[in-house]
Amino acid sequence: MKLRYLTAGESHGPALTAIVEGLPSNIEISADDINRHLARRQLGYGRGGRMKIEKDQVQFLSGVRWGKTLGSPVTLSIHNRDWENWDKKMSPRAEDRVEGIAVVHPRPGHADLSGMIKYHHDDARNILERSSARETAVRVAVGALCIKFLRDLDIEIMGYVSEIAGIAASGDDVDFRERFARSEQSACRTFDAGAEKRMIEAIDQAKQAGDSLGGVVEVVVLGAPAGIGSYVHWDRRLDGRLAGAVMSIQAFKGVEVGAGFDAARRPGSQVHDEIAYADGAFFRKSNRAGGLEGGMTNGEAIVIRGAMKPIPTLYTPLETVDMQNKAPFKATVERSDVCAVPAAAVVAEAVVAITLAEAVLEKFGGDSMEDIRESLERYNSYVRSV
Ligand code: EPS
Repeated sequence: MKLRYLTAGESHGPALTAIVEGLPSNIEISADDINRHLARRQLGYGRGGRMKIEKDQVQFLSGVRWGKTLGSPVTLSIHNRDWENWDKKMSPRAEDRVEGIAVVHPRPGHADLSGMIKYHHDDARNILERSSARETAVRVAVGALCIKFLRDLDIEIMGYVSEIAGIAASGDDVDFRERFARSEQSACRTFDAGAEKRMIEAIDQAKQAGDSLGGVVEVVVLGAPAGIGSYVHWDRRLDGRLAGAVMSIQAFKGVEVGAGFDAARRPGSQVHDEIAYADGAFFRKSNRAGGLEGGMTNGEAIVIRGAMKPIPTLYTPLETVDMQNKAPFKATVERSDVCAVPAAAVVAEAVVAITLAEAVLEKFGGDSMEDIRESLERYNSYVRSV
């Protein structure tokens, strides 16, 4: 079964919507399972005014009945509370276009200028409304469905912040579950209290200076059996597919798997993970590969990191050009966040979950949870017999 999804919706339009097709029947799911993740995405030190307006809640418009998926397309919708303040400015009706509504000039670092050229628009609002990271709310909703699907197959996904503005959380001795548990309690969604304090100071300073900050998020997957994805063709390689998914998050500029770029700086003897066998199972003595070798899971924890650039809307604006007279112009200041890295960790979990769910369905696919569980159990007992 091919899992696919579409999202639609403008940042200040009435709603964000997604249609998810290809999920099996009988996944037990409630609005709370999704709202929990939507609430996590809204948290984080350094967010702007919009998060005070919104209280993101999902509505199922199709595909779920009495707490279980039907196997038909699932439609998810999130109402934008802020829409009430924008109904005229974002109206679909031609007669609502009134003179005097300020157009937005292209802001550096955003999709604005290339989008205006490409789609032949003279107002950057026509671009930014859709390029905005507001869209990640509904991707988190889709991800939450996939997280629940995977959880029911004993596959866990955990995301947290490992770095903000060059301040790195340290704790190689802290295991992944403990990192995640601590991050869930942290204002910066990180596991090192000392680093968190310095991150908060850096965010406060950036705010004062009208600046913004980026960082690095890490997503860990536990419980995925060896052999998901494949080496046989480039577009079936799971590492490439996960990297593409993480890179597709708004403002992301880099992705690493396991040791990532550091593996390129070390000799092979310090990079590859030796194979061992104990208690009826193969394992690796280390996990620099980040759980992926040859485009497949190898049974170890999947570890993937993404680098988010600082949000480009600055309260001390950068220079741009007026679209009409081509004169230098200070970029329009749209309301924004100083730092959205903690939220991005939740988004990264979601896109990893969606990509992994797709690959799990390719390998163990069936029409119902019952089919998939049976197929996974058969495979797991085969793996134990190797
Ligand atoms: C976001 C909603 C947006 C921004 C942010 C992400 O709300 P508004 O534009 O109304 O303030 O807070 O998006 C950006 C800053 C961006 O550049 O994409 C959200 O829901 O996460």
